[in-house]
Amino acid sequence: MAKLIIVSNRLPVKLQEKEGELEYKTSEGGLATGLGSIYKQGDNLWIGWPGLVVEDAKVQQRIREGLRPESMQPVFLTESEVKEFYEGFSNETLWPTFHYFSQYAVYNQQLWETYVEVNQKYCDAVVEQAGPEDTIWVHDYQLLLLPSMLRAKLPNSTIGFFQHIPFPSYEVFRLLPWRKELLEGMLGSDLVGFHTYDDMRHFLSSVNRLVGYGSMHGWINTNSRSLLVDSFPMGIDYEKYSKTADLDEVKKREQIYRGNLNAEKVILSIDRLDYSKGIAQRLKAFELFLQKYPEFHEKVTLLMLVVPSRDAVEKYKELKEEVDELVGRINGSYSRISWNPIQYFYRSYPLETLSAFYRMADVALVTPMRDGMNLVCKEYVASKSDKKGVLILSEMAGASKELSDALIINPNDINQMVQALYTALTMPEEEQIAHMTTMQESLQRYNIHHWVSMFMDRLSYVKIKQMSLATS
Ligand code: GDG
Repeated sequence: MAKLIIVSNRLPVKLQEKEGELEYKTSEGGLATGLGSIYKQGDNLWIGWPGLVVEDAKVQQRIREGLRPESMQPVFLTESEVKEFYEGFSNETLWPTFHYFSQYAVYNQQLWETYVEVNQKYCDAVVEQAGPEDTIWVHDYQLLLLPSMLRAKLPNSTIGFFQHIPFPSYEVFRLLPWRKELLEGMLGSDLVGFHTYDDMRHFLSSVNRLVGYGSMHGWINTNSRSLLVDSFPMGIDYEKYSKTADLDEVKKREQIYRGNLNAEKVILSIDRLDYSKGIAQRLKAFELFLQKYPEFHEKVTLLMLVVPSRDAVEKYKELKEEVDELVGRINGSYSRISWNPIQYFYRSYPLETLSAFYRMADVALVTPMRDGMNLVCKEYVASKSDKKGVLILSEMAGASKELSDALIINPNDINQMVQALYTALTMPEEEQIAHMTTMQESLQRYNIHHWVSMFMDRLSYVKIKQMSLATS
């Protein structure tokens, strides 16, 4: 029986060492939830790094055995691979380039070579498990070379690739010294998916100009085979977020937090610490808002959650300092004994707390400089059972293409952000409800399960089409 193999940099669990014992922490991320129902079926499998460096072969074996009943197969990375492949090439070369921060990109041959080697390592792990008829679904920018490596070993297998981050325009992508190799790596797939039509368009243009293959309605013909490129905007587990928001425990937490905050209105901001998320720019906009509209002093609080991320990478350390300083400066200037304009938390919270924050927020301020999709804004909408609340959303987030009922802003336009804050905080309730209802209807329908089935159906369609092309 043919099976499905999902491959991503990380497994949907995180392995942690606590007092000499190994612990598995399940990921609550959207991808793990969406694919959860399929990777555990039959012989299906998820292959990836468990998030901990383990060099001892005996311990590795113990982990392998522990993960097998969960339908997971670990790929073990060494300390230097984590540094060079993950922190280095993935997060210091590809991440900044793909988010239009190419001034932050590092071009280093050693990092590239390790990226190739580690992609090969994932390839070997897949080949060990895969039969010739299996379907393999590869995820994200850490594994761009994997589709072609797999194609060379398993020529008849079905290979899908989905990129969760943006694909930049050709003028930016071409800056990478290894641009052609990266594209050729992706072209080993049968189906290449992006969140938005624009990402797809940028990819096709780069393929055309750097590899020389044109396209027709998303179909590319290489010299030996044809593949499809398409957009699949990722949804969330809508039921999970709407149901959690209705739990008594969550409502109770909301009451307690509201009581403690001492503000009439709450603006919420949640992101991983990342320069692509526009956290510093958002803080500056909030500072200008306080300056321009003193009538909101002691009435509005910005509840800002920043989740620690990639703290071994230099640019992220610098950003943490900048955010700390900005929060300190704004609170230092505007705080009163009984009111802080910003409540800032640098940590992550359990889902129930997050849900209480979503419920409590009168406004969600989601203003990335660039984002493949952005799930936080969708989770906020799904958590609003009374339909009251306003979403301010950056036009640079993939989600803005779907959520046109949000207040859409350009995150570089600080005055526009200030005005959007004022509009959101003074919006009549009927208007809030009308916009929220439209957004909820769309997100309920185009949820994570819809996304998975759209991608899988399209992949099967590509295989059928390829066969009919081969026999015609
Ligand atoms: C990448 C792309 C694309 C956050 N804080 C806590 C917490 N979270 C969860 C949120 C949300 C997830 O983390 C963040 O997802 P985003 O989509 O907003 O951003 P990235 O992590 O950058 O994701 C992005 C995504 O991949 C999917 O393709 O949308 O563009 O960059 O689910 O809820 N979860 C918990 N506690 C927290 O404190 N439990």
